Order: sequence, then C-alpha cells, then structure tokens
Amino acid sequence: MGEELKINPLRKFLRKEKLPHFFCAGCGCGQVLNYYTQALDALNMDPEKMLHIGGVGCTARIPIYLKTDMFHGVHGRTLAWATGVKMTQPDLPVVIFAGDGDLVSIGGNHMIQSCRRNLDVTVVMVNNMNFAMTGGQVAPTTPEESVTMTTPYGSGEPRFDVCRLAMAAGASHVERWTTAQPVQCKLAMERALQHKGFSLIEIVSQCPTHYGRYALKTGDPVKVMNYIQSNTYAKEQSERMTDEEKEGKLPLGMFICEEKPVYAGTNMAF
Ligand SMILES: Cc1ncc(C[n+]2csc(CCOP(=O)(O)OP(=O)(O)O)c2C)c(N)n1
Ligand code: SF4
Ligand SMILES: [Mg+2]
Repeated sequence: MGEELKINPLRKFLRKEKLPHFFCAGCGCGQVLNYYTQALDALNMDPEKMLHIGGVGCTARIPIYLKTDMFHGVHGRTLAWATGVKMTQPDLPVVIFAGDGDLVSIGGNHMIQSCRRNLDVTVVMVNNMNFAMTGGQVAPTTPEESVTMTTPYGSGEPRFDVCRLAMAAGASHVERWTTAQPVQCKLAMERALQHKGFSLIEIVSQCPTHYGRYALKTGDPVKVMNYIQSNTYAKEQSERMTDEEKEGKLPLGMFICEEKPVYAGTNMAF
C-alpha cells in the first residue's frame, strides 16, 4: 500500500491531481465527500463503474474529486441529464450532488417531476441554507428571518421542507441528517445506493463563509454546526415536543423507504 493510502485508504477513490480541494476551511462539503467514500467502500462499489453528476455550486464540486465519469455544468439541470442517461443505460448507477439552490430553486420542477416518476437515481442534497458559491444569497431553504447577502433586514419568506416536498411528489426513499452525524450520513448513503428508485439524502451543512457570517455573525464552522444542531431534532422526539418547541426546526431521520415502480430504460414514456 502506498504511503498515501496508509494515511487514509479512502484516498483510493480520489483524483489526486485535483487536490488540494476548493472548499473553504470548515465547509461541510468535505465531510459529505468523506461520508460518501465511506459508503462506497462499505458496499465495495467502484465509482469508475458509475456516473456522478454535479450542477453548479460548491456542492456540485464534490464529485470532481472522485475517480469517476462525471458531468459538471449547468445549475439546476442535474436531473434532466440523469433522465437522459437512464433512458439508454437504466442499470448504470447515477448519483447526483446538488446544492439546495440547484435542486429546489432553479431545478425545482425537474426535482418534482423526477420524484413523481420515481427516477432511479440517488440525490445527495447539501442544504447549506443559501446560494453559497455566488456569495451567500437567500435560497428557498433559508430559515425565515435570516440575514443573507440579499436579505439585509432578514428573509421574510417561509422555507421549503425539501424532504416533505420530495415525499409529496412521490420519491420512494427520503432521509435528512446533518454533517454532525457521520454514521447516519454514511448509512443513509449506503441505503440510497442500494435503493431502486428516487433516493433523496438531504444533509444540512455548514457554510461558515456565507451563511455563518451573514446570518449568525460568525465564520466559525463549529458555531454554525451548533446552530444547525439546535435547530433540528430527531423525528422520533416529535411526539414529546410541543408545536412551539418544533417551530422553525427541521426533523431528522429516515422518512420513507419503500418499493415502487421505477422510471428507467424501456418503461420511460416518449
Ligand atoms: C443557469 C445558471 N444560473 C445561475 C448561475 C449562477 N450560480 C452559480 S452557483 C450558484 C448558487 C449555488 O447555490 P447552491 O446550488 O445552493 O450550491 P452551493 O454553492 O450553496 O453549494 C448560482 C446561482 C449559473 N451558474 N447557472
Ligand atoms: S462558500 Fe460556503 S459552501 Fe462554499 S466552499 Fe465555502 S464554506 Fe463551503
Ligand atoms: Mg446552497
């Protein structure tokens, strides 16, 4: 084993020539990449026999560091590409890394239609609660009243609960965790990689550089993670909490994992 693999055997999945990575210090995107390589390793899956897709944004850069075939290109169109690929190669595992802005703002309708069809893909959505790469603008996932670059007096809009949206639209596997939950994230990704149908794994993540500085007045990643922790709760606690205690907080856990007819290959409508 090379020196590098002795340091971390998961480096076998990474494109060395792309390192050092682009993420800011303390960004959750690096953790998500780490959990994902752990899931690949646990399932003995070879990313070189898979397709990874990123749209545009910090999150969309995650698969750039994997040794794999990948598309990287247009904000919000990951699922349009995936749909085309699944028409001709239904058995090719397709994994998408999308930011919250990518998936439910500019790409929102693709997401809803893909859930409705139960398109056979895995989507890892990093919810950093803002449009990070472009400087920290408000997104449909930004908590109400948050100050962002474009909402200096605080956002006046309610946010999407993306997991509820995906389930209402027909997704067959939906989970939400945070970057502070390494084991849960890895296991959720393993379940998604084995699931036939639309899997959404939402990971609530820290963007200390923008969401942290604008909304929380800190660039400290740990403080942003603490904020996320105090604004989420395990769904199993729900019955023991009052509506007031749940107000403005996101539940975490596996919400659905069921078998349903999938949309891939010859059953796709033309
Ligand atoms: C079609 C199109 N519209 C807008 C942009 C500009 N743009 C690039 S990244 C980005 C925001 C990304 O936010 P998100 O998808 O949440 O990813 P993050 O950077 O937060 O991980 C935007 C608006 C673009 N590249 N292409
Ligand atoms: S801007 Fe935010 S999301 Fe993008 S790399 Fe930096 S910390 Fe991460
Ligand atoms: Mg984002």
